[in-house]
Amino acid sequence: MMNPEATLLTATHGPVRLLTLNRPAALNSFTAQMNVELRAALEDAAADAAVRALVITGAGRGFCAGQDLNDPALGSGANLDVGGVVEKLYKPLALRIRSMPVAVIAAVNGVAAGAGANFALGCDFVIAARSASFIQAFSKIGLVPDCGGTWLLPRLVGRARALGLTMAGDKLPAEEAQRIGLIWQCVDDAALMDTALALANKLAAMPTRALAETRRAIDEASRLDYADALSMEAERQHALGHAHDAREGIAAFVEKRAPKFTDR
Ligand code: T3D
Repeated sequence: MMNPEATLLTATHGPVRLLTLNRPAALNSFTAQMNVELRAALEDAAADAAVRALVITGAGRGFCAGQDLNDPALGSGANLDVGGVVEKLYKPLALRIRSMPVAVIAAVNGVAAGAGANFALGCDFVIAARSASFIQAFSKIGLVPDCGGTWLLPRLVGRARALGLTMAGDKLPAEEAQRIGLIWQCVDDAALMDTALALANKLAAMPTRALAETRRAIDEASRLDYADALSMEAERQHALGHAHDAREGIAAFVEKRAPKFTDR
């Protein structure tokens, strides 16, 4: 039975797990409870071999407005512990998203602000509804970008735009976010979930392990020089080349049949 108090809704569509942030009255801003429930749901999806792609979206008109600034867990006055919350809740969440064994799609249905924006940008694909927007809201309340924003933004859009977005803190419409390469795709509102689920199903039929290794290799290469990146690629191909999916992919191509990928 569904728990009406749950801050996260979970549904399964064949090989695709759909997670819906569920605090619509506060634009799905993160309480400690929602953060913990989301992380548990990610662990559950990671451990379930039947799950081969993940979609995350928000209930109501917002995607996620970042930290719930009314959450008692944040503390107040002299006891305000922003750093503690980031260390304890957002860092593990961002790391978990980035190490999922399956592809992760953020289906951004409305405003994504603060940690809510960077949580989405940390996913493998960001598909946003045309009416959605992204706000690096941190500077307006005297904070720096977190939930991976300082690392992600310059890599996605370059230093000038990263500084513009984070220092000015203005709302960036989804269409503009796609134009500058911050997100993968902007689609009509009515097409958002169909587009996200179609992509998730396509990815679910692909070699799941190779997709997760692709993310890991791309992230690792950004810390390496060219020669070391080439060595890292050779190491990864060595491991994947001995795994089932590469043998199956190559055999299927040669035999002119559809491949059946199973590695995860
Ligand atoms: O410890 C830490 O702080 C960890 C660090 C975390 C990093 C962060 O995420 S810091 C950034 C926190 N987020 C923000 O500063 C964004 C605050 N929200 C807004 O600026 C606006 O709500 C939006 C621009 C996102 C949307 O504006 P609008 O006009 O569409 O909606 P609204 O009327 O402002 O919000 C609707 C309701 O959601 C409203 O409640 P009400 O008045 O109807 O009862 C509003 O208070 C609530 N809400 C929106 N954002 C938050 C929130 N409630 C709590 N916390 C929020 N972040």
